Amino acid sequence: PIVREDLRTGLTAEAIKNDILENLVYVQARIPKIATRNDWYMALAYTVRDRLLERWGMAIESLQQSSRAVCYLSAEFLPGPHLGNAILNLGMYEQTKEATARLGLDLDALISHEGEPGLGNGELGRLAACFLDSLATLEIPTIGYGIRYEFGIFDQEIHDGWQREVTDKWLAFGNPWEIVRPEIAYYVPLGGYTETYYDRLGRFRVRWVPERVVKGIAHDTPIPGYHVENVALLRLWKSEACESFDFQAFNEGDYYGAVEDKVASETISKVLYPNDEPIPGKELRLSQQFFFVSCSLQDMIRVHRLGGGVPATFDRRYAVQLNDTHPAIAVAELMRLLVDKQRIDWERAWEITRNTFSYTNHTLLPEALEKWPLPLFRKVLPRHLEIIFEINRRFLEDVRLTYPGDSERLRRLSLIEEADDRYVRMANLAAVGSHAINGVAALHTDLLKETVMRDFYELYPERFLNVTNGVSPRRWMLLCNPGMSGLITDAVGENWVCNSQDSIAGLESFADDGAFREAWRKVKQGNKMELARHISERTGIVVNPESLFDIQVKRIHEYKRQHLNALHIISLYIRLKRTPSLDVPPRTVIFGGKAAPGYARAKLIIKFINSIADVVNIDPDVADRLKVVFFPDFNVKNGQLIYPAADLSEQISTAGKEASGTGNMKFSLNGALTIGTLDGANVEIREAVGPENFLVFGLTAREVTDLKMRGYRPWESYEQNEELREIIDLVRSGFFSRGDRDLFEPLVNELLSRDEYCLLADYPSYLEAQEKAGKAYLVQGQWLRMSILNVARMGGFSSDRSIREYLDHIWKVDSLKASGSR
Ligand code: 26Y
Repeated sequence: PIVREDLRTGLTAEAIKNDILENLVYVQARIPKIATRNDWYMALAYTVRDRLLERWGMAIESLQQSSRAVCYLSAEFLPGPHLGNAILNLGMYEQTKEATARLGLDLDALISHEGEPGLGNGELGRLAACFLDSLATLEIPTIGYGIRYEFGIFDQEIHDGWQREVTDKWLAFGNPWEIVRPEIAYYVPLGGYTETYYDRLGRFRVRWVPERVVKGIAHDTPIPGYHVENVALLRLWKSEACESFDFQAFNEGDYYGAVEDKVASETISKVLYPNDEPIPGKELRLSQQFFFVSCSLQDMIRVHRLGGGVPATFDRRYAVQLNDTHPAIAVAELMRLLVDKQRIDWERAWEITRNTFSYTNHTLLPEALEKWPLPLFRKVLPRHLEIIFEINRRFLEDVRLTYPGDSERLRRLSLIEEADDRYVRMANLAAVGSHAINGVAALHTDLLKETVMRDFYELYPERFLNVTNGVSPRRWMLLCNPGMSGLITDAVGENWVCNSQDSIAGLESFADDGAFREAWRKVKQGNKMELARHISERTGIVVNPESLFDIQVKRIHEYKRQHLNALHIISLYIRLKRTPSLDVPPRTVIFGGKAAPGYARAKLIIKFINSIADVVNIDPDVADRLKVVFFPDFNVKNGQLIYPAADLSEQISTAGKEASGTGNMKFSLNGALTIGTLDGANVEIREAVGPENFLVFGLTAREVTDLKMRGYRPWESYEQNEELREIIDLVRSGFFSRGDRDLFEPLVNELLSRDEYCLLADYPSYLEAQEKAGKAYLVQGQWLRMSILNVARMGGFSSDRSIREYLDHIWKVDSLKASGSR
């Protein structure tokens, strides 16, 4: 047998040290004497990668042998920095620490040197990454398919309080984690027209004559499971021109014309759209979606065939999850590949397609449901439009039989919206083409069935189910919060890392243990000091680590109501100025999050927060008692620093708007208490940790709907609530904008006239809950008890639990362990 220590992949400190040196010299072409930190980081990354690749070979083998594999199709993945996570999951931290020390290097400094692939906007992409982590850990054969954007989500800088977007150059120094696979490439047709013909057997057929063809090249990243030999495969597609040059154009002397096609082709995977709501009519976006879906399905068919499979058994080999509607075109593309290319008859192809796909919905906001104008769709995907028409024709025929004469229902269910303009409805396509449809939290799934997908639920109730989101306890506890993780392991053993729910519950009995509480407090305090250090480095603001760290980090959105939090800050500020003896703990309110570049009001909310900070932070009357921080460039890496340092987690979206939230889980799993509405997964978090350990406020989803039905008049709240009036008048007076009365007018105006997200309606109960939080924080022992209980009772929010539910109820896939293929 091959002995690891004989290869370059040994796990002793000495073997690791030697491999680092080898990689530095022979891969990086550097010598130790003049190597920079980046050189050492790269050498170490390659050293860890060597050990991943060994597992990789085994994973590929099991993918081919396994009975059914999971393919997770997602336009976004946010894996975060790889190095620390990989070292942890491979169980090689101690040896690597020793190896680097022998080379005179600081391992933790090398780990924090790494940037991150920002190939996603927010939680949807991060969820995909947590799911890959869990799938690898549970030893499920898995491929995550997506796009290798050259430019991921922009980096955020703050200038004069405003967001400035800077292009993300994550590939500037190379990417040691990916393996380019030029031999794994597929052609993707785009544009053109279709024509009919008769094949050799005299059968009527359709042929797509594309206008152009681009090539997709596989870029693979191994995603290690925790303390197992398995890795999941993240396969991202980069687009290239089929030929570097159009030689005909070149020969005719049209040099620029010849290169044009190359440029256009490479554009497809060039940049991530930095919005988390669709912008209809963007041809490039539709091309991106089709591009990665087509490459992925072609790849699955190829691998299946390699293992001796035939197209007719495709659905037994793969369970394919559609992460929102972004990859929903897969339904039509698989039909095209099976019917046009593999010559399978329609009925059988449709059966295979529906057995293969399942669809996760992540939003209830009607404006966020993807739809494509018909002319644009026809221009990019003429054959797919025909296929969608045919799917629709057959589908509506069935509906007509089930609901005779109900033309309104038919209109709502149709895959085509027929208003003044016509659109393809991607959610309807995904729903018709899948055997399972799930929401991402209990409330969300209920509302899904009652609202946006009601007609589909009535038609196919058996297809609907809930799978509440979860997060990886590896990255979001063990890696980012080693202090707390150590205490948990000391208390309950180390099983909690993979089997959270049962093991971590044992922590409950320590909630009343004075010594344990004290240790718990010290860890939190250390985490807060670390964050304070970074805050001062990046913003120049000096915060008091003894103060209550009150944190809201997530994309900036009106429905997430960062500005409600801001109103509370102003209230606290006024109260402290008026009553210096006020019995409240010192507070540091921290925000982080990016705004979509075109979302003016979200950008104004950032400016609003920073403007309040500018006034409050230099006012000696509240010095040491209130500070406001906008932490720039919130991303996975910064998140790992922020969640462990929180005392209070702000989850304050208007009820019914946040599908699930996963940040809410990360905070609570790191010992923060939640102040939140009954929205998304907050509902289940509150049930799990106990209502006495959760600060709830605000209208319920139903109350919000009722209020709107009755006619909501926000100005009445303004007129009736003296404090609210004072706050809003202060903003209007230009107090936070150096006398400029116009700057925040759009925000104030919206609140007083429409208040779509019911801030003013929820304001009084939010303030009450905040007061309660402040009082509770003053009783440190009780607060620590609640903090420990939060962690002890949150085990169910591990993404391992989510994945087990997908496996059992949707994918019907066995672990490699169980199927005994190893
Ligand atoms: C159409 C395109 C521009 C687009 C791109 C990204 C549309 C939406 C998104 C991202 C959506 C997203 O992140 N949704 C969030 O999904 C999380 C995981 O399920 C939920 O926890 C969270 O509540 C939801 O807002």
